Amino acid sequence: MIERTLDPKTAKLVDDMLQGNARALARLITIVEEDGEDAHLVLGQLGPTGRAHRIGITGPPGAGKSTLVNRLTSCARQNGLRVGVICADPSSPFTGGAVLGDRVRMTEHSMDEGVHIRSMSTRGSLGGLPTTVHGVIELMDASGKDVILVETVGVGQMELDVMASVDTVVVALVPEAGDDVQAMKAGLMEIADVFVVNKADRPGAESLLVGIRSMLDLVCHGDGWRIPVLATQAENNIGVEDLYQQIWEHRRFGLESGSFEERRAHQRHDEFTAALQKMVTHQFMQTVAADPQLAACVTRMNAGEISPYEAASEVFRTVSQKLR
Ligand SMILES: Nc1nc2c(ncn2[C@@H]2O[C@H](COP(=O)(O)OP(=O)(O)OP(=O)(O)O)[C@@H](O)[C@H]2O)c(=O)[nH]1
Ligand SMILES: [Mg+2]
Repeated sequence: MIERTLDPKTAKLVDDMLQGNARALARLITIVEEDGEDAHLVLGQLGPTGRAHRIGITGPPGAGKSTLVNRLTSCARQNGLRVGVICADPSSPFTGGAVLGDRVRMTEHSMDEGVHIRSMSTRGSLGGLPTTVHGVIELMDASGKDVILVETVGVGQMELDVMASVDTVVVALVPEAGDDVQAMKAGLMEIADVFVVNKADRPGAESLLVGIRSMLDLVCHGDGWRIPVLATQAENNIGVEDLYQQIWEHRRFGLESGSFEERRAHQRHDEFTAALQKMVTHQFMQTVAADPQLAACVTRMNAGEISPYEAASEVFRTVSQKLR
């Protein structure tokens, strides 16, 4: 992994993608999704990224996230910005329907060259959804997108981790019974930079707005950002322009207060550690495989004769001596 370089064909794809070629971008996203050696090499060739503003949209199933993403994409396009959309489908093959739904909801933008839409799932990825989503964000950024929208269904740790790799997190709730309580439980309160009560055309929206606002009094964002709580009707395109403005307001605030850069630094550090971990593990495992004595040690560990910790220490000691 460490000695290898990209084959000329993939290197050409990277060049084309950096020039804004959409087909090259799509091909590279597939490589990153597969999360193999090439994924690493590709991501290592992008040069500095970070120009695009990364927006996460999360919330319970059916809250209208895709409809919001679609509307926000229109807002960005009206302002002449290029948009990348990532629908991060959490896990199982059973949610295939939702992805299809997203596609249908985004058809309005599917012919627009300024918009690149990608649905992803965890299937087939070694590093899991957060790692691959982050890689895809980096690719879209490098390809010249100005805004990247990432949709997840906010249910588990994995989705929260995805949201940790964006600049602004929008949490969308709907006026269904107990949604605010559910959001608390799912840890959505802590990660929101902007709250949206979507489907505000439905009864109960007002009381949910009041409920969230009073709960937010208990949550303190260290940087002094006051989390806005907005009512939207994504379906009817009401309140979306305001949401769009608040997202940019959050960016402005972050740039001025320094919290934007702080967050980015944190994200970069996490990525760096993850990448290093992967490389080190890979290198160590290769060395183990090529060394009969170490391989035997792993076999004994697998059989339960020595503990995983003992085996890891043994391997670590021997390999680091060899690498010295
Ligand atoms: N009444 C009403 N319905 C809406 C509104 N916004 C979206 N919907 C509808 O809610 C349904 C779900 O919308 P989606 O945008 O697919 O919701 P989602 O959160 O992306 O759903 P998943 O990705 O499956 O979790 C669709 O039938 C939308 O038309 C709204 O403001 N009011
Ligand atoms: Mg959706």
